[in-house]
Amino acid sequence: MHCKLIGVPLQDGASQLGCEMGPSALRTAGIVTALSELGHTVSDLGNLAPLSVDPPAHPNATVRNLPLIRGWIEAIAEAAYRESVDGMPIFLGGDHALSAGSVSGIARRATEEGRPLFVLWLDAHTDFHTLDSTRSGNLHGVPVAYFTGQPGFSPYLPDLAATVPATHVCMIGIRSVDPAERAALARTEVTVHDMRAIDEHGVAALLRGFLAEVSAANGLLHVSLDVDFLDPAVGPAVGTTVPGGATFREAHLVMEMLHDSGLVTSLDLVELNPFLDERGRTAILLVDLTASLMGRKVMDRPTRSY
Ligand code: DIR
Ligand code: MN
Ligand code: MN
Ligand code: MN
Repeated sequence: MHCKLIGVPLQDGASQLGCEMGPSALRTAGIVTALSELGHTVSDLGNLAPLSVDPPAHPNATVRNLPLIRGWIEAIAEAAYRESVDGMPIFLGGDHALSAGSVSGIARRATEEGRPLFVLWLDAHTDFHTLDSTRSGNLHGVPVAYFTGQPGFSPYLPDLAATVPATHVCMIGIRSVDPAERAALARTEVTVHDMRAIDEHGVAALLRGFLAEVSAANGLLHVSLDVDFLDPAVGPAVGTTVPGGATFREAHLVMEMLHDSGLVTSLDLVELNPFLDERGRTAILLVDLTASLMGRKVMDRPTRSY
């Protein structure tokens, strides 16, 4: 595989500063070496910068940093469309507002190729707010509503060339949903597997069902991994930790199964806040999870002390 690393030092969609250091931390944790050692070719395309655009002010006064985030989404969507023509784009975030750009750019590419796009959303949160419903005003809480074409984003965020049907979105790890998101999700066909579903059925059964759908549709699969999918005990470096998340092995198992499926065509690594990390352990875990996704086997794991 040709892996294309795209740094996105975007932090203004989150409540606290620090995600702009995410791309640097992932590089420092050895993402290029980890992928190269698995036999992949790796191009580090450096970091993106936001375009300068001036959307109208939104009536919801709590919405934060709208012009800047819009500029980021335009730049990210353009890069996602451009780089997905060949190889596998890997977005090094950056907060989760990034995915409004990455998924919409990939969706445009998928539509051009006549392939359906599916999205696996690994997160504690559903990120299904609209600009009207958000209470925090943090735009990392809106990407899924945006790229599935919920109303109210135009003309504030870029118009979508293609939307992802709600039926093609599967969320796993969910355990923090705001009332407005819950109500909006109930009106869609997004698949939401909360942590209880993982407890009861095991993450493998949940993921297997979704992968079978993607495979049957000959779909492209975009994976969006939010650090807070992980339990804070293993992934502390995120501004919005929520207890009761995926364990170390549940997270690796997801990645290993995704590798075996051969379906994944693009990836986001988001919400890493290195300022909150303990000696880089969350950055290292994200690199190791990416390695599992890209073919590293349990028996081949490098011996390492944490
Ligand atoms: C909360 C938290 N639902 C909000 N969201 C996220 O601010 O809208 N935290 N994405 O990571
Ligand atoms: Mn998120
Ligand atoms: Mn989250
Ligand atoms: Mn479905």
